[in-house]
Amino acid sequence: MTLFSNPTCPHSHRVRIVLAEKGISLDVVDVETASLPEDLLDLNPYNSVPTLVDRDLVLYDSRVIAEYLDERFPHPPLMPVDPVSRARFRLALYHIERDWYSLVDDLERGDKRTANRARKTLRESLLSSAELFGVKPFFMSEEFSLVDCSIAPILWRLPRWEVDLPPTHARNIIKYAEMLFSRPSFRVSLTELEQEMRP
Ligand SMILES: N[C@@H](CCC(=O)N[C@@H](CS)C(=O)NCC(=O)O)C(=O)O
Repeated sequence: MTLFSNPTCPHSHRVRIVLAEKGISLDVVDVETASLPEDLLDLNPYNSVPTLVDRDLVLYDSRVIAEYLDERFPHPPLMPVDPVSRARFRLALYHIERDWYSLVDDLERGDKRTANRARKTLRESLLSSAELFGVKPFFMSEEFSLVDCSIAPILWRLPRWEVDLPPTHARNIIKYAEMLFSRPSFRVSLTELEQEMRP
């Protein structure tokens, strides 16, 4: 199996966390998003990373890849078993992608005004969810899940994006983030460039 990944891309990071959590070893090919290799351009019509190649199966979109890996390598499971809980987790993933991942391009590549607006939106959205982070040990769950794999890359990049969370209002989020960041699998998932995002 081969994963085309970019060393600072949060979508790629999400998949690298799943790989580390399950102890899956595969070839990770680091690519620059501005100059993707020809073989990747031929494989993925959206020309994006992450892209996973497993023999003749080519997958793109971090959620599609993460769910495939969870089913192909069932241990430890990263989704609950019963349909209602699975649906709730999928809804949480939808919110995370729609409300937070949708801001990544503006935060990374937007002009000053666009980035400031995205920064403010992300900060307010995180703070409005602050209570949810304190309800269970993991997000909405007693067990580490795909939802945590998806939130971690966003929280890790908050200093890079200059999104400050006030400790008084964001205590739950800060505690949750520290717990995620201290997991051995999370440390393994980080590229050198990601390590430098939080000295
Ligand atoms: N929805 C996709 C988004 C992936 C994405 O936007 N990746 C960026 C890098 S962080 C990329 O490949 N950009 C190059 C491009 O879209 O041309 C996913 O979750 O995988």
